[in-house]
Amino acid sequence: MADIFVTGHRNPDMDSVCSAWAYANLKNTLDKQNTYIPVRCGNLNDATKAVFDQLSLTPPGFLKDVRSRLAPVVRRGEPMVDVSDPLTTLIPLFQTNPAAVGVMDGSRFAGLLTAEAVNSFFLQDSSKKRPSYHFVIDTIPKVLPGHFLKKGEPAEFTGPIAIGAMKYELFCEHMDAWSKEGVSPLWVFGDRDRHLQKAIDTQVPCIVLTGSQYKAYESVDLSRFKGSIFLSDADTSETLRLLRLSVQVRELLKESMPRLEDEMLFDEAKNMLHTGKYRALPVFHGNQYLGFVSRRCFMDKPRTKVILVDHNELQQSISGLEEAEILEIIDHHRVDGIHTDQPIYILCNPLGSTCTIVWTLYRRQWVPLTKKVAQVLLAGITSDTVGLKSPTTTETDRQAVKDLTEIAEVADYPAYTETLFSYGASLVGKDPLMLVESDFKTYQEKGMQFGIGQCEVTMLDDSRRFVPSFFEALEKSRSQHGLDFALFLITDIVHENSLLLAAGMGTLESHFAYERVSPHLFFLPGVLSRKKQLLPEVVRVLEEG
Ligand SMILES: [Mn+2]
Repeated sequence: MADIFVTGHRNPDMDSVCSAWAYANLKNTLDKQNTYIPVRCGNLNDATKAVFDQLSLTPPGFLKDVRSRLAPVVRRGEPMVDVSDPLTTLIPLFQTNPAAVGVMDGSRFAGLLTAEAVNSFFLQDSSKKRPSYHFVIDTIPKVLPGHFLKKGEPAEFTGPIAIGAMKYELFCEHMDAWSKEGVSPLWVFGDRDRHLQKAIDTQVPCIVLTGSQYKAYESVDLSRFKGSIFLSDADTSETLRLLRLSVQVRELLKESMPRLEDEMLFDEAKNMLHTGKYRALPVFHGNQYLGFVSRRCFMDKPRTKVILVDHNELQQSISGLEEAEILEIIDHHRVDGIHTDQPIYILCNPLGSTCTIVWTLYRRQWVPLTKKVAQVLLAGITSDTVGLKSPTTTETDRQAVKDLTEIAEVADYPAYTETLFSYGASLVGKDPLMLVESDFKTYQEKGMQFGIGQCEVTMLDDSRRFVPSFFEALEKSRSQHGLDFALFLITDIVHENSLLLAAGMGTLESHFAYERVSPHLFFLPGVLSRKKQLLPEVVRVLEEG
């Protein structure tokens, strides 16, 4: 089960968005094993937004890039412990998963314990200072076999572990010295009634008696003692070992560590773990703890799965595609070398729009076309073929439109076309830079990097007064994208001709076969298609100019 993104090109036009939406819908119908998510890698233009609004459909969501994220490698559902659990609960967990164990404080995430944290807790025993432990009286019977003879105050305390095994006089010296210093050890005694009496008189916080067969405590008056006495079933050596392990997990959570977000980049998280001191880090989605990642999680990089529609060139595609796994390409443009590691499904067809190809796939697979799907496909075809008027239009596009207008119940197709184009047709009041970049494609040809933007209008004469501001915007866009030159095609879809603006071409622009109206401005009668008419002319100029 995987998420597979279906995306059109950057600065998506109607065909890109509609074909991504309709193809994802088709794939979700045919393949129940995976989830196909239509996305777009740029802003919706006004006309596309209007089409989806009127159909009450959610348009494909914006996706910034398809670089690998942390989420797929997070170790989820691993066993967790609570801060109040004794250290013994960690032993089986670290035996099966040596990387890390998540720790909760009730329902709140408290921290992540790595094997290093556990090691350093025990390694402190070898330091010169006598180690102290924080004992919680209630935790002792969870670890140590035996029972309380008496449970008193305090409920918890910090101190070293001491054994009363030496001669009585020496023992008393030790105990008095510690009392003076304010140190409260947890005392462990075997069969030592005088020692026990001294500890009772000194009111130490807790006493553990070992060797339960000796009943030394029976000859001692325990009634005045305020602390706790635990009778251990284990011998002294084992009792000491288990007492250390009765310390609560919270005592190991001394250090706060960075928290990772599941949406962060795989490479960024990998770098943090490989260059930092942490061997594992917790991962969150917002405030919710998901699991953790250890260095081992980064051995294989998961790749985002992507289907490309309406384009096949890396530089026109969603950011980070070089890291992703391309599964399919459905397109009607020239093919310009995308490299893949695995064999993939490619369907490139010189039809008027990608939506026409998607229509043929619905028909080929016998997947019923609902009215909504028909409406989306019809908008994409109509937009890309300029209402079947573009020279890119084929017989298949006409068949598709005939079929789709019936399902979509569109009786007057020319009127439908005019309405569709009116949504985005007026240049009045629009930001020139946004308009230039809203449908802008970049190319690399003959060692030149260049871009071509296009917009559709219904009145070209009206457009001429905007030329100076468009030229300024085009030049700005060219330099921002680091391009050698940039072109902008303003297409009058009613009268079927275009104006062309050229920025940064220098003397090359004089080689265009088009009528030059003024420097950097050309009139292109009968030209509607960037792909089929303008791009070949640009390539010719670059070759011959
Ligand atoms: Mn297209």
